[in-house]
Amino acid sequence: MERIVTLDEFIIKTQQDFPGSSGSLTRILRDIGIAAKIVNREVNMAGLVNILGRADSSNASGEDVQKLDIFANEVMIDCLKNGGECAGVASEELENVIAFDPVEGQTAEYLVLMDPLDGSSNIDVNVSVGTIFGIYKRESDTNKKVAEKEFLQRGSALVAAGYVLYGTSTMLVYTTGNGVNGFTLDPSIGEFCLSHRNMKMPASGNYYSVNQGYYLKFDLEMRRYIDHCSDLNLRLRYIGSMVSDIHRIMFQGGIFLYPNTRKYPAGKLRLVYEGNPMSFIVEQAGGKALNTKLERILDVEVKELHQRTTIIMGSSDMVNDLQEFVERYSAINS
Ligand code: P6P
Repeated sequence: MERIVTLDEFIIKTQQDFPGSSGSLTRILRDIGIAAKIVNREVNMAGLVNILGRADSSNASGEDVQKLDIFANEVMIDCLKNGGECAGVASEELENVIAFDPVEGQTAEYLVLMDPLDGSSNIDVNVSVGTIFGIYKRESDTNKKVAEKEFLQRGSALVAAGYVLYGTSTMLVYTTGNGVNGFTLDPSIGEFCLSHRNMKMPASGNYYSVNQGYYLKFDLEMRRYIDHCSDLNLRLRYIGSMVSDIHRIMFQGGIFLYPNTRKYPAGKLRLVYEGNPMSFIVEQAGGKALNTKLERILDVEVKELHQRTTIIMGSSDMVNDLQEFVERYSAINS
């Protein structure tokens, strides 16, 4: 039996990949791991305690907020604040960023962006949900209070990104720019244990993931590409939780699409909280991540915190195929 490697051990060991690292990023990843275990406990008991159902509020994107959203948001913020390594947080659940007061004797050099509970509409029906996070290094003077503009960095500036999938098992998957590693929570010891070292996304796959219900609301070239997937006899899999849909593609290959619609002309998903962190992970695993203008998502300028983006994300050969298909189709029809 291979020796168990816990998340904490692995983070500390790989810290040596960053000469001169102070250990601050290591401690932030540890704090996120702690928060994930607490959220996992509540997600797993959501049916048993009065935490199901909608809170009487909506988030910064105007979406109904489930009580577990609020809980996950508060747990992540508390763990990051108490850790003292994070200068501030931007959350999909909050209109504005939160600047933490400095902890005595510590200099907080990092910023965390997060979607604390992605896919929360699945909670009440016991379908998997996730947490998404991205970590930036502060660009401004670390002695100054965090300002919103510090969070508006391109995805290419991310120093780390990851997601937690609360599914049949609970996994934490993250990258610090040296590949992607997956950890599965062993509830018997309360530790995330290394279970998927150096995850690599297959270059192609038999799945496409899109909300087919919006088919008629997509632009023509997207509809024709979806028809193309059907002509190729690809299988449609769509859970309604980006973390779950991308996690499948990490293992089995495939392509995830969230194109623009009349309701969401710039796309529904948030660039900062979903698009950039998931793109970093996908690219580090060998996949590709573009928007429907065929721009690399990580290169897109971040102009405002709750900016939305369209998403084409997944196996490199399939994203390349879509790119050629759309360029060919646009040329014929321009
Ligand atoms: P729709 C969940 O609300 C989310 O932000 C993503 O996790 C998911 O991929 C998408 O929205 C689902 O949106 O419009 O298909 O229900």
